[in-house]
Amino acid sequence: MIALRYGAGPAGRRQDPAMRAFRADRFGQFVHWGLYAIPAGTWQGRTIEFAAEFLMQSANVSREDWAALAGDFTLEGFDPAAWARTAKRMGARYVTVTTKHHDGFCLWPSAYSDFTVAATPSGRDVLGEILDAYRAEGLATHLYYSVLDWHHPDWRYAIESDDDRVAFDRYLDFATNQLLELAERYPQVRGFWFDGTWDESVKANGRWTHDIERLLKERIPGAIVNSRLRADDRGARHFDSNGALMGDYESGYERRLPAPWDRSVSVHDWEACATLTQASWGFHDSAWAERGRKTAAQIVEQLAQTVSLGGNLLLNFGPRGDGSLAPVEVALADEVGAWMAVNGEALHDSGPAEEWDYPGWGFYTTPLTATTPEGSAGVVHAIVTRIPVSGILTVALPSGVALRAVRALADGSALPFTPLDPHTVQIPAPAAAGMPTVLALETAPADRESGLREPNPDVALV
Ligand code: FHN
Repeated sequence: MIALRYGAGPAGRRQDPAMRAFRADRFGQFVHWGLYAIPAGTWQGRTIEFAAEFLMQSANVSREDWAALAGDFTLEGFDPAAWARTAKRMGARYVTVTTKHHDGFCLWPSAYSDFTVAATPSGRDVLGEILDAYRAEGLATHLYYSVLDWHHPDWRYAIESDDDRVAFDRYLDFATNQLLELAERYPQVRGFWFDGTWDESVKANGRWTHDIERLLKERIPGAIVNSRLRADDRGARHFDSNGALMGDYESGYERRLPAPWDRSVSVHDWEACATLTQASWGFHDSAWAERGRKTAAQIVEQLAQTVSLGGNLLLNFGPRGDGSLAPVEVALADEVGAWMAVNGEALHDSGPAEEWDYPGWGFYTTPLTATTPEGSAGVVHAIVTRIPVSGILTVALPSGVALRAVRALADGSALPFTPLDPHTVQIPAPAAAGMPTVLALETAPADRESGLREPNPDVALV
């Protein structure tokens, strides 16, 4: 055990009401909005096939030219109530919204920066309006904050001299002030989502990452903070040098998910974030971005995989430069929402079905109980995402579990099933419908001694 001052705390997995609510929510909306939505991936006629929010860097735009975009931030189509309604219809239960991305532009009128909404034509507190709108729809709110800052003169990627040290200390004071300002202005937020923390300069300041988490939690009791903020005394990120998770949940899964059989992740809380387009978080107005756009079925599949492993999915939307959502993103949200309205019970308030092996043709989830984060037996939801060519779903029952009935969650209709042996049943696969089908498997206790169980989980995949 390595002695660490700035490693993980001793408390372990949080079980307080805020954390339980976050865990049960399972599906959140990420919103990346800032000046980058105006050029939307194209600078002086050149479209750059890379994330729109990186355009300032990828097109080599000067600070001054980038800052001039503030004059075009006119909010003509800005309708945060419409964003919030869209998120709600989709089935998202919380939102994480960028307050300041890497370009340094602040969506709130920060007293510590002159590069904020206060310098735009409307001068409005855009962030406050967004948070109010989501809260009015009953969604919890989280604030994204990029520590990396291309605008601030004191930002450093690494500390290579005394001058760097002094400048970066000033930078960290600035970031502290801004974060405490956010906590003071928007005390109802449920959490903070840190980003831009991978550079050597931040990794050499584990103490700051530790202290700012503590300070924010003092200001907002119960605040939930992602692991991406943290570095320990030795610069280890997410997990400290002893392997313990820092922050309240792991946030390292970005545009990727753990393997569907990798149960090891469910020992802690985690959240994956995903783009709708192939790789841009900010609005990217191009054929390139559209080529990789996800379908509703892919989104639902990712959500099911995530929940089956005990995680949350934070699905990103990139509103356009005028503040409106792109119709294609609204349509996608509505398609997901139509499915969630019927099947959301299998994902919200749900978690991994412990001891149920990954079946290959989909994912198992089970309702979270009031007392355990892991979920209970009783009903297990089978979310069928890949119908086997055999047309048969093979279900390997955990030891001590018997199957009583199988119902389609959508209409409650009963499906036949055939026991193969005391631990295996076969269900005729539902017809392919373009979107996953959810089956509610109603279980009952079985005699644990009634026969041997195949010990090799691979066998259940066949
Ligand atoms: O560079 C950012 C990127 O623009 C986006 O904000 C994502 C969201 O997780 N985070 C960073 C890349 O890891």
